Amino acid sequence: MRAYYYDNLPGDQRLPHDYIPSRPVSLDTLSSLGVKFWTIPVEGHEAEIDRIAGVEGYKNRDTINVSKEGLGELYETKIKGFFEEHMHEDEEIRYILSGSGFFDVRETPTDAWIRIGVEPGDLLVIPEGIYHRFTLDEADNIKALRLFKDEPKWVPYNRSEETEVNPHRVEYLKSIGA
Ligand code: KMT
Ligand code: NI
Repeated sequence: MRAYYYDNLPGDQRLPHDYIPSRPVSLDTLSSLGVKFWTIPVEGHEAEIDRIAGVEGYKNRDTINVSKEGLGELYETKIKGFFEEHMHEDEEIRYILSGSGFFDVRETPTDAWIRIGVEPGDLLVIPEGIYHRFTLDEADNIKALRLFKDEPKWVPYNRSEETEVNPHRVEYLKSIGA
């Protein structure tokens, strides 16, 4: 995992968009935004994922393959949708099995994008109510385990006046002391 401020320059979303020089973001900063992170070697990950799922109460899971092969006809639509700035009413929990990609999360109160480059073995928890988006990188494929607390609730709510008053958003802002 590598986290840094997104440069906001126009151009392909799959490019790193790293400032020159890079402006790294620490795990502490991510943690203060409610973003949690673990590394678990892919080889033999099952037992450790089961353990964390038990502790955190992640009861359900499935696998998602984001690639042209994995998504077929849905590829373009999905890729566009993932990159719209949105929030969910539940955590977005992803364990990367193979490939790579970028999760961007909004920092509060700066509203700056923080780009989180993930790779196999990374377990990322994006809290409910935070604005975020996802893109593949130039390698164009990622396979991830998606974990859920209960029933999958990943309706994306694109950022709007309505999401600003969504109770999960309000609760999130409170939780980070904003
Ligand atoms: C999401 O909800 O944004 C995703 O599942 C993105 C792909 S997970 C690697
Ligand atoms: Ni999402």
